[in-house]
Order: sequence, then C-alpha cells, then structure tokens
Amino acid sequence: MAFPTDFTWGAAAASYQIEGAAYEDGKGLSVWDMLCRQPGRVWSGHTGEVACDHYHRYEEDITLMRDLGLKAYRLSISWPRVLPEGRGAANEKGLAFYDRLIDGLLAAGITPFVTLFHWDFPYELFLRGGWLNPDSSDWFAEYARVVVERLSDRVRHWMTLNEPEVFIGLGHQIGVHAPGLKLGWAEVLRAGHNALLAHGKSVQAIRAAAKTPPLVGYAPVGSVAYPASDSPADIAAARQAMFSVHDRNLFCNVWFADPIFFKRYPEDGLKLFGADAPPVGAGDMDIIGQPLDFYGVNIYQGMAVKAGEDGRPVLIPHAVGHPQTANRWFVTPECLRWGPRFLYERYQLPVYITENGLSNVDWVSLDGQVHDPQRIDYTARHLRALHQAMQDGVDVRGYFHWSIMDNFEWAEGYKERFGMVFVDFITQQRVPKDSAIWYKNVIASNGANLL
Ligand code: IFM
Repeated sequence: MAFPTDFTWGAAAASYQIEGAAYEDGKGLSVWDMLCRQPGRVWSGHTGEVACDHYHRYEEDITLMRDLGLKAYRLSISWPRVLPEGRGAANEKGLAFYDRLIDGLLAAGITPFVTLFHWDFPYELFLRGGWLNPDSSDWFAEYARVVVERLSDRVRHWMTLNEPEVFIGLGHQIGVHAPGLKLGWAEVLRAGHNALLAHGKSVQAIRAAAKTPPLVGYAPVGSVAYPASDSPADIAAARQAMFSVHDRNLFCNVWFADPIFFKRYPEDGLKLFGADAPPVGAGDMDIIGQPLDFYGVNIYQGMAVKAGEDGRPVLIPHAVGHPQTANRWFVTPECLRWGPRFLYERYQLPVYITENGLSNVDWVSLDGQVHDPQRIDYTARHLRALHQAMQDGVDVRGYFHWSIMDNFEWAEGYKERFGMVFVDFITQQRVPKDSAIWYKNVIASNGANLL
C-alpha cells in the first residue's frame, strides 16, 4: 500500500525562530525578545532579532518551498506583531505581512497550516501576569479572533497552541525558556490550566469568526513509549506508559490532552500533584473540551518499554552507542509507528505529525553543497515507521518536517541546525541541503521511493 494520494507532505517553522524584524513595522515585544537580552540565557548570546530574516525574504523562502514541491507549510503568527500590546489595537502592518505570506503560499500551491501561538507571548501581557492572569484566556481568544477574521478567507487549517508542555514546563517551571520563571507547581499548573482555557476559547473564536469551514487542532509534544516487542504484553505496557503521569513532569501526553478530549485531568496526575493541582472553575472543562478536527503532534523520539513481571511498564535504557542526533536526542523511528497509533486509539481523531526532524552538524562543503545523510536516513526511517502506523489502521493525514530551514533554536540559539534548507546566518544565503532534494523526490513520488 502506498501513501494516500491526498497525504499532506509538509514542513514547518515558527514566527520567532525565523522572522527576525523584531522591532519593525510596529511589532510589540515578546517574552522571547526580552529573555534574549538577558546575558547567559541563550547560547552564545544569540537572539531572534534577525533570525532568518524571513520577514523580508519570505518570497525567496516560498520559492524554495515551491521548488521542493511542498504541499503544505506550517507557520505561526507572532501575537505581538499583530497586537503589539497583546490586546486592543491591531497592527495593520503586522497583519499585512501575514496577508502577503498566505497569498504567496497559495499562489505557489502550498496550503498554509497556521499555529496561533508558538511561544512569542506579548511582553506587555507578561507584565500583567502572563499565563497566570485569569484573563489570559480571554486575551488569547481576542487575538485569535483578530487573526481569524483577517486570514480565514484563505486559511482553513488552524492550530491553537504549540507544545504547552514546553512553554509552561520549560518557561514557567524549569525556567530555561521565556519567560524564564521557576515557579512552584501550584502556579505552574495554574498557568497550564489558563493555557488550556485559552485553547478552548480560541477554538470557539475560530469557529465563530471563520469565513471558510475551519479544521482545528493543536500541537502538543508526543512523549512516546513504544513496545520493546510486538507481544501483546509489551504493547499494553507501552500504552500504559504513554498515558500515565509517572512523576511531577508535564511531558506525559495526558495532562494537556485528557482535559481537551475527556473534560477531566487524569486521575493519576491529580493524585501526584495533590494540593498543587489547579482549581477548576465550574464550566472550565466544557470550555476546554471543544471538539477538534485533528490531533496534531510533535514527535522526535521515544523510549522502549516492556512489560515487567506484574505487567507494569519497565523502561528499557538505550544501549551504549545507540544512535543520537547532534543535540543528543536518541534516534528511535519506532516512535512514529507507535506514537500516532496509541494517540489515535485513545483520542480517536485523524493525526497530523506537526513536527519531526533532527538537529545535525551541517555546513557548506567544498563543492558548495550541504551533505546531510543523517537527515535523509532519519527522515526515511521515521516516514517508513509512520507508513507502518497507517498500515496498522491509523488515520494519518500528513507529515510536517521540522524544519523547512535552519533557525533560532530557542535557548540553544543557532547552535542546532534542524533545517532541510541551510541558512548562512551572516549572509542570509539559503542552500537546499541534500535532504531537501531527497524530500522533493519523496513528495514527487508520494512516498513510493521510501517503501
Ligand atoms: O524548534 C523546536 C520547535 O520550536 C518546537 N518543537 C521542537 C523543535 C526542536 O527543538
């Protein structure tokens, strides 16, 4: 069986990671603009001020995407570019940029998949308490409405939040991402609850304001446990590991998904967090639990699990020398077979892989090309595993490679190169890597050359 003819072959990026133009055309400040100014926060003092200068070079970038044959591009909108104060008056120049970007993509035959929030929270609203402010969900819904009113005549695919596990966990608990807070668990979980409310209210806003029938999802992190063997016991153990809260940690799938799909926090999580669990207002879960059209999920790696003597999950450590990417993530293609499968079984929605990819040590070789065989091999293995999931019966609609181009990798600055297109951050020259040429053939053959 080949990939379905309407399979969405895509690639992704996010506003702060590529746009640059941090202080142009009326854009407001974001928490990332401010974190980057603090010495020691970002590797080598890098910032997203210029990034890939996509704000000025989007036409060239769209041409690169078109040359690759991309069917879809996942982008995010910068909240403070649209609403410099986070709420109130909209910035016409900011909205006009997204108009041009969307129009350019459509003219190139590329479907835009738009994420409303990929971490560049308006600094003005952070000063008013950020995600801890009970009004934050209304602020976000107001912003969603402005964007949807403007773009929904041309955009149908929407995602609300990217990786709440990360912007709440790394941003508010561990403090290595913006806004750089190290809060106690009660506040962390309250911020997370407000983000879930923001998700729910923005889904309502999208559906109310959309000018064409919208397809709405979000894009959490998939923390994948995959079975060490195909035995039913190992499969059951991996499933259990994927859907339980095993320690005080937000990377567990269920904390940010069960409220959306089942209108409740997971029991084991509530037990574990005890008095720190967030207060849930009457009606909150009905707001959070808005019906969605697809389950977007960002998956990079997984952990092998087997059934212990009592059937309970036992994590199997990776063997010495197990393949790793440049940033030391383990290469585990099985995650793209079992992650979508378990998520589809539990949440019963079509799945999009909204991110998957790797950091690699790429440079321009003497021949002027960028040779990245690891990226080709990693992506081929993961796409084959995803295809296996589809053969197992999982309704997978598309795959977005992270990332279309090298970009600002948050606290790691420009140290990590995740792109299929190489970016020289001094000259802003783009060079499609070998993987881009390979992916072009994957798309052109609709995946036939993978199988
Ligand atoms: O670059 C990030 C992206 O912003 C969110 N998901 C993971 C990627 C790689 O770390």
